[in-house]
Amino acid sequence: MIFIALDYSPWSDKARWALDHSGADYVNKTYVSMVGEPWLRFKTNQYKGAVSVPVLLDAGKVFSDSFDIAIYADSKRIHQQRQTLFPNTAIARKWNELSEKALTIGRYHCVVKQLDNTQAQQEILPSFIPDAAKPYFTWLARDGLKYHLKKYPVKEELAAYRAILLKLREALGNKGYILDAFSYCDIVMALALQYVKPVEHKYSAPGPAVADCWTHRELLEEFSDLIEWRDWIYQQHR
Ligand SMILES: N[C@@H](CCC(=O)N[C@@H](CS)C(=O)NCC(=O)O)C(=O)O
Repeated sequence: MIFIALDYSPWSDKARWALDHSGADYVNKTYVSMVGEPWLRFKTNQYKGAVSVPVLLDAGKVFSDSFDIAIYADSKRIHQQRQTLFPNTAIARKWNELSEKALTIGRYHCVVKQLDNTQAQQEILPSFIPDAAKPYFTWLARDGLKYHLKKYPVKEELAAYRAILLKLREALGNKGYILDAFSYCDIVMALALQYVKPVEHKYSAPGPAVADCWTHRELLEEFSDLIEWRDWIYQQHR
């Protein structure tokens, strides 16, 4: 299996988490936005329309959405002693839609902040650019950020993000999980909190300036209980 993903993208990490949970063997290929697009089109045989990552390639099959990758990974579970992440696929799909909506709003706001922050621009540059050269390539990062604003426009405002977080709080109540046990619902909602405050993890904000842009102070103040829950979920299951 070949997993093509962005190291710091919550969408990629949803699928990566499901793959890791399944124990399936895969090779990780780091995607470089814009520059990697022709290669991604070739690999997925998709020459029209927008392409995005994560993508999973396995035995001639192409999965180009995190949800489909996660379901496929779950079906390939090697760790049979681990429970399925999908006891109820329809409910997982609903939570994933909420997560996608929250992340799309969050991404928009953090991209706007990063356009104003040259340190963050350096942090998101691909690793093949040497650190000493990065200050000279912030224009490339800004191009990438503008490309993202155009490619992923936002239709709803922060109030919609907040409403989703309130739903999560209600669903959790006093429990540790959205359903009766750990499931894909928890994964997608843990990642939906990345733009409230990024988690400390290898696959998260690539540096402190980006982490600052991803942090939304007001939402963080209101939803610090959910951030605690998210950190606990990472401790237990990531
Ligand atoms: N619904 C898709 C959304 C994926 C998505 O938004 N990917 C973005 C993550 S920032 C991406 O590929 N960005 C890089 C690019 O478009 O070049 C999924 O869940 O897989």
